[in-house]
Amino acid sequence: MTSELADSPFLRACQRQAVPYTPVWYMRQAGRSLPEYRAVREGVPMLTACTRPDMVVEITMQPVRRYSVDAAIFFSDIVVPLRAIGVDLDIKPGVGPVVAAPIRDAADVRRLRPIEPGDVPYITEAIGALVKELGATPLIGFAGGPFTLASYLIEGGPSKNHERTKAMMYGEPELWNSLMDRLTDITLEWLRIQVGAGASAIQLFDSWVGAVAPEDYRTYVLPHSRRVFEGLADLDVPRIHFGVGTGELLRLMGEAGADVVGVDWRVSLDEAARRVDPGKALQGNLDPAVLFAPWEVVERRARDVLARGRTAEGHVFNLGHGVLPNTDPDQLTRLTEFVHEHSAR
Ligand code: 1CP
Repeated sequence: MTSELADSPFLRACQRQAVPYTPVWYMRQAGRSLPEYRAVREGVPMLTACTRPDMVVEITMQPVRRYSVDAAIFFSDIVVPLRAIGVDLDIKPGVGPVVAAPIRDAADVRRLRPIEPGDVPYITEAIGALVKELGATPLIGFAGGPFTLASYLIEGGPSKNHERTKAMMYGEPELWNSLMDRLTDITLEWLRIQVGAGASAIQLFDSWVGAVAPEDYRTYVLPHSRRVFEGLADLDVPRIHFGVGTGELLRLMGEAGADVVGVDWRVSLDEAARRVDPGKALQGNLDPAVLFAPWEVVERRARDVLARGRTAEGHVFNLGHGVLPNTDPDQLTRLTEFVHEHSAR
């Protein structure tokens, strides 16, 4: 890693070091709302795009060029490693991941084999090219959290209540743990491949784990997520842990071993700072829907997020969840500029 990259505001803030201004990036900044993304993706299925290094590089770079954000997030999807080990799944436009044969029993679990670098040469190639092009801008690698991946595999697609997932978790804990063990191994290796190729931070998106109560999280999820973070400790890159609706889980998610805890918009950052143990930076947490309000409102809300973020040991500005599909990109350009200028004062 060059010293310029190591000194980037994003990596410094993740490590709770002093920064010249608050760094900012946006979950789901690549894709979705950008016209240049829709142009590149025209006629190319999502999972095909994820295996084409030229497209991955271009789409990852688009928000960096347009918004001047302080970090890039690798263009891929949480189900790409599952597809790479042969799970029959697709990403359906307007729906999300859909699994042909959802996991029901131990034989289904045994079919989830470990992932190896040779399964995903396009990932190593795309990240290598990106790191060159990005220079001093960090690249965030990512994976889905074990609970969130398990939910797609068990439900067969997006789910509101995760009822089959919870039925297995509560009713067949041994089967559940064997599934979570395999997903943890896959996730860990998938992240190590990305860091090995040059990603300088990672984020674990356990997006739907907010559906689980704290005591159940502690029993059925935490041991697995902890194993992911512990398995990355020797790589010396900041590890971010994010989920939606996780106000009651923030302390436990920090305990799993992350350096940075991502906070959605339902809990203010000063309250989040009280909930997590010392020694963590926070990331978040402007409500993505605020970007649909007039600019004056966005500015007032962003100012509030920055003020509350100052109570944390380190703060990376972000939205409280991903950029919504109909967001006006100019609002994000303006927001990035505002966060940089306002926090530098
Ligand atoms: O055809 C298309 O354009 C597909 C839309 C799309 C895109 C652009 C999907 C389907 N995934 C992605 C890319 C993606 N997914 C990124 C790229 C980098 C970036 O952030 O800009 C990332 C980080 C993800 C991660 C992801 N995929 C998550 C975790 C983040 C989150 O939003 O909570 C989840 C839950 C998924 C599953 C998924 N993939 C796609 C959709 C629509 C969904 C969600 C479906 C659901 O609601 O359950």
